[in-house]
Order: sequence, then structure tokens, then C-alpha cells
Amino acid sequence: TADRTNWFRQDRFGMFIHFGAYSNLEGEYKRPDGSVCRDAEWIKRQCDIPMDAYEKQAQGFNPADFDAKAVVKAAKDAGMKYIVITSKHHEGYAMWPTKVNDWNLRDHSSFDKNRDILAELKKASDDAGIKLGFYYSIWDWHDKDFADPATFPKYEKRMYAQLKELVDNYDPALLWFDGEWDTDNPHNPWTSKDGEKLEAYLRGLNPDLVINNRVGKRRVVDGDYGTPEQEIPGAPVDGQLWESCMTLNGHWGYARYDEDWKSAQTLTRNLLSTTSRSGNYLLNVGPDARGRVPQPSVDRLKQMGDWLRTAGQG
Ligand code: FUL
Repeated sequence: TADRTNWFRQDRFGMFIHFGAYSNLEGEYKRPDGSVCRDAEWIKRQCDIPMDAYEKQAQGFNPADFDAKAVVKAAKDAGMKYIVITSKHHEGYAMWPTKVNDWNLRDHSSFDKNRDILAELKKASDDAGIKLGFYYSIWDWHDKDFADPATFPKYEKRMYAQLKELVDNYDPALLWFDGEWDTDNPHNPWTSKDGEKLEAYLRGLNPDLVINNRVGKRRVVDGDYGTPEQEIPGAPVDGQLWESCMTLNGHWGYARYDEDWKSAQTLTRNLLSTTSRSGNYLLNVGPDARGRVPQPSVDRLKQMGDWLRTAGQG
């Protein structure tokens, strides 16, 4: 792994982007009875939104203000060296024009049919010398074949096809899997063996891909690196590379009611304690329904970068 992870060991600081059909709800679902249920990227599940209602709201999703250059600039200003965006979260909605199904930003939205935000982000990242990676959820709430072991192989085929599209069309530097767990979800049939098979397949497509440990079951042998979430662990486990991912407020996806922003000082301290323990820091932003990164996020990223630049000169 030494060669393919060289850039990852050096780059240290990245931007996570949680963006999907859930972003269109901005964290609030108004039930037919008028009551409001709140959550972010888990809103479909947590608020028990029926699939037809969820699909209906996604039809209106129009992130016309998504500005890849501005996103990359915000990352760059913060001192970030790579970006990982959700290409498909648990809701199953693909953020690129996949040919595998219609549940995607091209075919099921009110967005400009000529735009492709992953392609835009790839171009802007390349231009700025920033690496681009994709989060991809193995767990899929939308695909009916996922939860039944009898039909799971059919789902798996589609998942492989989507991943091949991502690798072939956007040449990502990294893949960030998720939704592999089964401890709290007895219907998730994913096993270590499935993970090994998928990893081998992807390395066959591109041996340089950096892949996180959630491709399997988060064992030290799964993928290239560990993925502690919302915490900075004390010490590396068995020399395994690791990356701590964290939110800027209390949610991954956009939640219009969440104003509980961490201070730039706290965030900078987190970055420093992570990197001092040989970890990477993946700090999240959640664009709103129009595709705009919230200003409080942009401000904090800028402050972090200002501090890092000053410290670097000292
Ligand atoms: C978790 C997910 O369930 C959250 O929604 C989020 O994406 C986080 C980074 O990983 O497993």
C-alpha cells in the first residue's frame, strides 16, 4: 500500500461533502398532518417518509447554484488537499447521470439536464491540484433488491456497474465506502468476503485507488485506512492509516435549523491533534437545496487556512 497511499499520507487534510436528494429538504420534512420532523441525510428513515413522497420531493431538487470552483476554492483556502463527495448516500440517489437506474440527479430532479456536478467538481479539482474521491454507500434504501439475501446478487451487479461508471468516467483518487455494517441493521447482507471481492475488483480497474476500510467490515486488513467518525482516537491501530471525519456543526447533510457551529479554534485544534497522531482530518460541509455551501462553513474554513498560513510562516 505504500506507493498508492503516498499522497494520502502527505495530504492530511480533506473536505467531505454530504450532498444528495435529502439536501433538498434542508433537514425538515412536513408530514401530511402538518407536523414537522427534523433530520439531515437520514431524514427518509428517521422521519419515516414514504418512498413515493420522498421521490416526489426529489423531483423538485434543483441545485442550480452549485459552484464547483467556489467549493474547490473554499477547500483550497482552508489548506485542504483533497475532496470526498457523496456520489450516493444510503438513500440510493446517484449524484451523477448513472445509466444503471433513473434514481439520479439527471433523470429525477429539476436540475439542468446538461450539467453533471461530479464532472464539474473533477474539472475544478484538477485545475486547482486537488484530489477528488467519492463516498459510496453499500447500503441502499431505494433498491428493492438490497435487503433480501435472495435478490442481493442482483443489487450487487448494479452496484458494481455504478462503481465502474465512477472509476471510468471521473477517475477518482479515492473511494470512501459506507453502510457496510450489520450490527444495527439485520437486513444488511454485506460480509467481509463481499468486501474482499469488491476491493479486488476495484484494484483491477485502477490499482492506485485509495479505499477506506468500510469496503469490508472495518478490520485492519480491509481497505487502506481506518475511518473513526466524530472522534480523534488516541493512537493508530497496528500501524493502520486512519482518517477522522467530522462535521462542522451537528449534521453531515444540510440542516437549516442547525446553527451549532464549531469554532475555527476548535476545528484547528482538531486538525492539529489528528495530524500529530499521524491521522488525516476530513472535515464536512453540507450544501443546501440550491447547492450552496453555508456561509458559516466557508468562514470557518477560511479562518483555519489563515491560521495555518500564519503558523507556517512563523
Ligand atoms: C455514517 C453515515 O450513516 C452518516 O450519514 C455519514 O455519512 C457518516 C460519515 O457515516 O456511517
